[in-house]
Amino acid sequence: MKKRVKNWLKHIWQEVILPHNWLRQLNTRAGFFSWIVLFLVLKTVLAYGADFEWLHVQDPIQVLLLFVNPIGFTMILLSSTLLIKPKQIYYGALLILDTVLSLLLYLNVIYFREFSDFLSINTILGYNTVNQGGKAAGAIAFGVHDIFFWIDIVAMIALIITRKIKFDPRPLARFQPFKIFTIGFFILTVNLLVADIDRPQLLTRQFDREYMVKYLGLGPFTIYDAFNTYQTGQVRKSATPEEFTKVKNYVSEHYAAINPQFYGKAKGKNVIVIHLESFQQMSIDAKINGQEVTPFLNSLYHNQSTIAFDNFFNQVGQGKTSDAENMLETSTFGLPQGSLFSKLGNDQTFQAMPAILNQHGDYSSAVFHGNTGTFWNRNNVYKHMGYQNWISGDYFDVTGQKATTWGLKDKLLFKDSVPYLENLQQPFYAKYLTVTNHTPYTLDRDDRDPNFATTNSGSKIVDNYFVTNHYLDQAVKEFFDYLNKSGLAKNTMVVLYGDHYGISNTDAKYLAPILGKDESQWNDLDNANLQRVPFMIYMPGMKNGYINHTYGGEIDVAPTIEHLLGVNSKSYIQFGQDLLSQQHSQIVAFRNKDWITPDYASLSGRYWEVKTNTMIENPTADQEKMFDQIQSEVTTKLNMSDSLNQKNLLRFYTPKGFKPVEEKDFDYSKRATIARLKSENNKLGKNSKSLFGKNNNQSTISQYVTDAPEAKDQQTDTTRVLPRNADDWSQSE
Ligand code: GP9
Ligand code: MN
Repeated sequence: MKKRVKNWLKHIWQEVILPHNWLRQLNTRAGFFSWIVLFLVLKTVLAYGADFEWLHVQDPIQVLLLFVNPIGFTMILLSSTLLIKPKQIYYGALLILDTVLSLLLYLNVIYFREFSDFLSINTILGYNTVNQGGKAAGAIAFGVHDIFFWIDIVAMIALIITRKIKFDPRPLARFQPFKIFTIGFFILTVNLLVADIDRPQLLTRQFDREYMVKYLGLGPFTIYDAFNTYQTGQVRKSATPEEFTKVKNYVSEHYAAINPQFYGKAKGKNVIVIHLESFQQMSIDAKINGQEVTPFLNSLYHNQSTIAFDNFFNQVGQGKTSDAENMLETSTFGLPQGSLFSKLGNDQTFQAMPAILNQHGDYSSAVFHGNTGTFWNRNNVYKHMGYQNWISGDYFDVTGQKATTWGLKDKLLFKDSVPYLENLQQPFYAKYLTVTNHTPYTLDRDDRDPNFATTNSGSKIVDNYFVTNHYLDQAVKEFFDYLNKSGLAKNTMVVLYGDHYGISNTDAKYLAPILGKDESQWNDLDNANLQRVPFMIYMPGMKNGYINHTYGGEIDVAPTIEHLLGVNSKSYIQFGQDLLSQQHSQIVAFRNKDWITPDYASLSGRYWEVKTNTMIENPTADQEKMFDQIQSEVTTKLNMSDSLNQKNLLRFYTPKGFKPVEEKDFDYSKRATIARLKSENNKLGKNSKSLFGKNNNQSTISQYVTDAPEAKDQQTDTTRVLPRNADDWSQSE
């Protein structure tokens, strides 16, 4: 055995390492093959390092995967050529495949330099014209090392022409191609298994293309994307306008009439939506050690200018934040699996809030968020939704302590957004996606309020959660102070909502004592009850605010807001119902087809009586009938929404007075955004309706007060933002 290993090492040393043998190997079929595989793997690793920023690897397993993931795939793909007997065809096929794979790699490198993203099949095939944003094709950024992506191919061809490499006429031994294929297959399988352990649900949730490339490699990612695109394409191809008619009829039948008491109450006002990351209703009014966790949000909740809801549920699926966003902007559900943003967002037809408000009330629009622009495919989705400005983490200084792994800290996000916010023409529709209150809820000591002592619950997640809740509360308060000082508050409606749970079912029982419950009695209905998230509509000047107990959820927000703004939602295809309508149905559908009403709930196949918190072991015949009826309503609603989205049926329908959104009208580069906002202000001169214009072209930033300790920190060249990996829970302070 020892001798065999020794011989093998000797063989490797002489045949592979020592340069004078290289040419001899290149003159055999197997040698030529091995060199091509080796070069392709090296070039891929070069691209990972020099261009794709090492894909933000975080742990040794990921580093290992980076080096391994090109090997299996390349071996499998190229092994097919080993079956070819005629020498010219064998060498030709190998070189063509080599060129194709190198081209795929290189195109991705160039594309990444411009868009910080990988090529999807749609982009490659040109179905989805990428907005060049005024950048001429000539502006492609070349790098010095680019030569390495091609030099091996050029050298091989040169060696063949000069007959230094001669075609080897001997085909490989009978089992050799199969052996090589099997080794490649084995490597790829191990790669997939390790990836699944390190990052479960990688394929189903599809967070980000970078995740997929990091774990699977560029080739498998492209094939998976092609498969996905093909599947979506098939579903879409088969769709007919008649299917749309079915959906449209369903939606019209379920339209909940306008309540005149509220219709148009906020007409013409700016809208600011504050997305409270992972923030649950149970934190509202909660006291820990006798102290309120979120005193400011509580004061808004009880404010006479606020309509607040205490039975409002999140309805997200695997797309988490992106599902919540989709529901709020479109009043359609996310998908049964994965994120609609990631899966369909490249070419979906949306009739979404920013476009609707722009076309009905000349609203300008912007999203502010501290994470990179590509996460959840937002770079593409927002264009299709008609967002004019997408001010992502790529715009801000996120260096040093200014960010957590998820992006710019909330206090800084609100403050640093001001130069953009004040330049938006009014009325505007602006959305803030906060992110500091995101699992694992770790926060630097300097950001913590020394006067706030959190729980000692037995779960670190729970204890930390209240700390970041408290921070989020302070951040929102600082922003409200600015809105008041700058005068924006007067003509603005602020909508606040929580996107989904922060404490998972696994940790929820630790909340029992805090919520005055018995931990040993904790059940499925308790978990479902925790899916409540805040929903508040704050309108300064309104006097008759109240806490509304209607059961509803995220799907209902768009029509509610539209009606408050005096825009009738009737002609749009929306699955939610105005929460303020007398006809609003109180059946809340969860994405997994479970449901809850004020009286009953159906959770994982069991029924519950909501008010008494008891399971219904033996439903009566009447109850069975009623539950079946509710279930069928829930299932139909979700199916209708899925049919609309998966088949992209909105392309068959343009509501009266609505102009379809064109992706190419939008450019989210920082340079273009700043120039655009400036030129709008200049063009309008005295008629500019931006806060900046109204303030005699003076910035209002000096009116912003924050106690964020990092606000004055100099920019450094370190950053903690590792958004694509950040739900790695081991990532602590
Ligand atoms: C990412 C942030 C969080 O940018 O919005 O997304 P989530 O993990 O909550 O879906
Ligand atoms: Mn979220």
